[in-house]
Amino acid sequence: MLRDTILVTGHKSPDTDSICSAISYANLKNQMGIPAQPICAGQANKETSFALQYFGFEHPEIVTSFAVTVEDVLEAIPAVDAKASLQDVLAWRKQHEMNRIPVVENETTYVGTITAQRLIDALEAAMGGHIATAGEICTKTSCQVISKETKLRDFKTNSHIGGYPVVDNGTYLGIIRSNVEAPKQKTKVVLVDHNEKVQIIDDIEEAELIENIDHHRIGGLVTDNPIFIHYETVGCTCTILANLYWQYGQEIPKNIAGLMLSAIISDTVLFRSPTCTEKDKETARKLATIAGVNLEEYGMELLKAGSDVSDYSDEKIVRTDLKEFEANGKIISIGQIQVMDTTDILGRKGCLLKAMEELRSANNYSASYLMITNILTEATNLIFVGDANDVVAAAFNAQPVDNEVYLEHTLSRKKQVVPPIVGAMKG
Ligand SMILES: [Mn+2]
Repeated sequence: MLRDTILVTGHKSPDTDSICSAISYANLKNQMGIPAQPICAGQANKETSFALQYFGFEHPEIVTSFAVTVEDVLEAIPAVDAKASLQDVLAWRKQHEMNRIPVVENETTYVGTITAQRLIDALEAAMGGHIATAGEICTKTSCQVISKETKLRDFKTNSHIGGYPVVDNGTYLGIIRSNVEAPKQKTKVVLVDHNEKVQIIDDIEEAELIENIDHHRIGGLVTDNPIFIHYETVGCTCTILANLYWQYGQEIPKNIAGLMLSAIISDTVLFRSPTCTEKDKETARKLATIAGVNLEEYGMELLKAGSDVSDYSDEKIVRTDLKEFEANGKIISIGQIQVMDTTDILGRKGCLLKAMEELRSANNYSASYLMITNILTEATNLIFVGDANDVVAAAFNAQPVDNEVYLEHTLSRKKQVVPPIVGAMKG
């Protein structure tokens, strides 16, 4: 993953704010003449997909690692044609100073590689009068090819010597040499709607973090250089972004206004969440006017689109809106699912706990939590697995029954669930 343009991204298991913030902030940069592209860490959920479709946006590109890959640094050297003569093969070898010579048909279809041993054998045979072509002496089995997705650091630590062909699905792409240097210029990345290491797309160390705009707790961000930071205690990152447009004197396009509005509705659960501020409400009203939608009507439509999880598997429910947190040297996960009726989903509690236990042990979390939140009654059933019973009891001053506590007036993970749990973990 190496790009010239600035990449703007939200957190892993992206929610509506993360994806809409990435698109809206990349657009603001573009309007100001700075090339930027929104990306996201995974597939949009139903609610976000509804918003993207409603306002006519494509799904942003999914990126799961910032690691520099073989594809980023390979040399796109044309290979030798299968019909080429031994002279051509020798000339290629000399020009590119490589003892493994890739052979193709139709310019890019990989046929095999001529190894040093095979070349010597062919030259010997030629002296005896038997002249072969490149295609006849190459081998597909005794020379390693490298896949373009291989992380450069893995390729380099694998004690490779010399150069290797890079082949993707049968197509020859170029050569990677073992002495290749990692590029000095890193991809510039803006983080929106998150800052905790465990929530950032993998291998951020191989990119350059240049900006961070967020509304969450600060969770241990460390950078090499000074960066632009804008944190505000509002209910939604898009509230900050909409006000940045206005602060910079930039007009908000109608469809971008719709996206930012969707994010505010989602993060504040249509202003019901205790994280919602006057600034969120005021910003949302202005955005609704620009977008030309009725705030209440569109808001309920959006929340409804996101709350239908009847066709989700247990694994998917458990992973859809999942965040990791670190406290006291332990990592926990807290997921949330927002519905308009909890009957069906609580009926699946046993299966959900099982899926959570699999998730917990696979990721070595000390505990995994799932908030099953009813956005109409504004209450949450918090279910959990792992080392959590005492933490939950202390955090919410309530005795859990069957890995569950019922929390009245609880909509916000960030404000009402993370702080007490993290606090209780720290004892
Ligand atoms: Mn957010």
